[in-house]
Amino acid sequence: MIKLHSFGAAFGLIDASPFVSKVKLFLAVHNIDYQEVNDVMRLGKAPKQKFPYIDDGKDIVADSGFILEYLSKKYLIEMDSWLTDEQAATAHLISKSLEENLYWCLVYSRWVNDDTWPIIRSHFFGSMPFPLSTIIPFLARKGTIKRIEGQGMGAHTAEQVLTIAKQSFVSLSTVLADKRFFFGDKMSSLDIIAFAQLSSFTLATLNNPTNSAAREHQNLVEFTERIEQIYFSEIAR
Ligand SMILES: N[C@@H](CCC(=O)N[C@@H](CS)C(=O)NCC(=O)O)C(=O)O
Repeated sequence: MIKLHSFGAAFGLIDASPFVSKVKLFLAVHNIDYQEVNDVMRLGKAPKQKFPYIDDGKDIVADSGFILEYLSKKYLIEMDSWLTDEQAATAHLISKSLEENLYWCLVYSRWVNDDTWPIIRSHFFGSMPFPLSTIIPFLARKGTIKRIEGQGMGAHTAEQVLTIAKQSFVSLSTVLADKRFFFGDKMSSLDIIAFAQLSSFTLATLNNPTNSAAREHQNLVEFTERIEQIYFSEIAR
């Protein structure tokens, strides 16, 4: 059976990572059996030092995009075949905006901002014995901040990052409008990606200005709640 290496459920979300959540939702939508391995202590051993990755016997696939591609080939899934070329291109560009831009606002809101960092620290490192419980989170935060700075988002102030996130929420809310899914009544892989990234703000139990900004858009909240209720009804709210 496929093993999905993940961080595990956290902050009221199906996984701490939106990229793991994307794979979990894809597996759920397509009824694919898998076993989840919550493996945060072995992140350094992951093929790309990131989660998610899957272990499917002789095939090890890292990166959520490549995992969806692998699963689609293996199970003959053509989730987006009904989209027009223009819709498929738009979906690709929105996905990249979510995963390469909005995602970094999420990381910033959790790891840089002092209002949320204590919750992150206690979740991931709270059970470590002293002195690891102080050294490891300090190093992990420093490493993450270095990555955010390398990516570019880290050069901005908290207020500027919030503005960038708000622009994405407004745009997504406008594109979704009163539709059930981004392209109408039928789910596409853009909805999977949008759920994964958006629910990290709208459905997280973390209360901070970025999450509040996302929750101001009722259609985005309802979109994420609806998908969660269909596929992950075991999550109690
Ligand atoms: N492009 C990758 C991104 C995966 C990713 O960034 N995962 C993050 C968690 S959200 C991670 O494992 N970060 C750990 C680290 O960078 O040390 C994908 O789509 O799977």
